[in-house]
Amino acid sequence: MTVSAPATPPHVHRRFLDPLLGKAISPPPIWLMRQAGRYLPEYKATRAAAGSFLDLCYNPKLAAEVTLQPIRRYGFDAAILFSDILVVPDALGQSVSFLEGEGPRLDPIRDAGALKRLKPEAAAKTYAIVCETVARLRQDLPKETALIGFCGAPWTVATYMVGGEGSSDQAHARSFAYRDPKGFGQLIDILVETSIEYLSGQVVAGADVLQIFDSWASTLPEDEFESWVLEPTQRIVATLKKKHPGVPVIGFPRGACGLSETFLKVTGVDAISCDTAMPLRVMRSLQHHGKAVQGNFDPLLLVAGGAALDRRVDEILRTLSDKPFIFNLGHGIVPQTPPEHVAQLVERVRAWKP
Ligand code: 1CP
Repeated sequence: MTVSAPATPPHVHRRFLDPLLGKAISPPPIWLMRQAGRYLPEYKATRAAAGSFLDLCYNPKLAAEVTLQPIRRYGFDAAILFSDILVVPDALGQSVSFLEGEGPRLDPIRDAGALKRLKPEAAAKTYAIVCETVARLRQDLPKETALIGFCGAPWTVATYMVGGEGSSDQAHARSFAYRDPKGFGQLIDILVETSIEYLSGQVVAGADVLQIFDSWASTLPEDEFESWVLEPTQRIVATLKKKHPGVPVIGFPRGACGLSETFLKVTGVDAISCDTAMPLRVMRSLQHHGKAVQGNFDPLLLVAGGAALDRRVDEILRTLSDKPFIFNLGHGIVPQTPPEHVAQLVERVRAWKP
């Protein structure tokens, strides 16, 4: 990837970055996980024109277009690159497809022997395509909108690579890790290295901030959490911080619950994104580490709308907004979300006065 981003002109203020640098702002910045997606009619139209889901991810012009759609509608403080965490196994040569209405399918890697099928040295070609989307976005986004690059955390990506599809208990990956920790560790090592390459490429192409999605962090006991969540994330963050010292990293260890504080301390992330089940008082206590918290509005309350939506927005802001905070959901927007409820949410956050 040779395209590199123009430096941010000194007069441009991307307010999204303030909390990530330890500064509270009011009202806090807002973006939403899965802000591009099937709840938007314009997304569905572009998606239909692109062909398959991966065709869309690998079409820089259309991927940039769907990234921009929610920014045009709602003026979020940050855009997130349109792609998917499973671009990484696809880039490594494990065939990935998305079945309509059923989710992803991969040719599963159930033991260390199957790791031979992966080709980390070939991944750069695929990453370059995604980085082209990032470079386009840096040109096309309003100057004050931050651009978030992302990848899945090694553990979460491994659960799909080993299971071959999404699951609620990640049983195949957990069993592989118990049966053969050394072999499973080799898979994690491959994912650490390739994630660093991928995220670093996104920064060079113009990403201002990075987020690491560990959507299935919740299923591990604490020793395994340390081996497969904390340690690999810490390695990725440490290397990125050396290569790109000014670029903040947000971690999203979904369901980490009682291990969230340890996650924040050990991994070196600049902010932690919290899921819907996290009590606000725990998010408050996490802010005392001088780092930002992000989250945790319930995506289903965004479907419901009405006075309950306003009440919860106010409660979150009352509890968290005087310290570094980014308004977001506790997980991604669901397809049945009425777009006007998203407008209501953004308006409520923007009108906030402490
Ligand atoms: O047909 C479609 O349009 C497919 C729906 C879809 C979309 C819109 C998928 C399939 N991925 C995406 C985009 C996506 N995925 C983004 C884009 C940017 C944005 O947020 O606007 C991002 C950041 C992701 C990340 C992602 N993909 C995660 C981590 C966050 C999370 O939601 O937990 C995970 C676990 C995936 C895997 C994935 N991709 C798609 C689906 C349906 C799934 C989940 C599969 C499962 O049920 O386990």
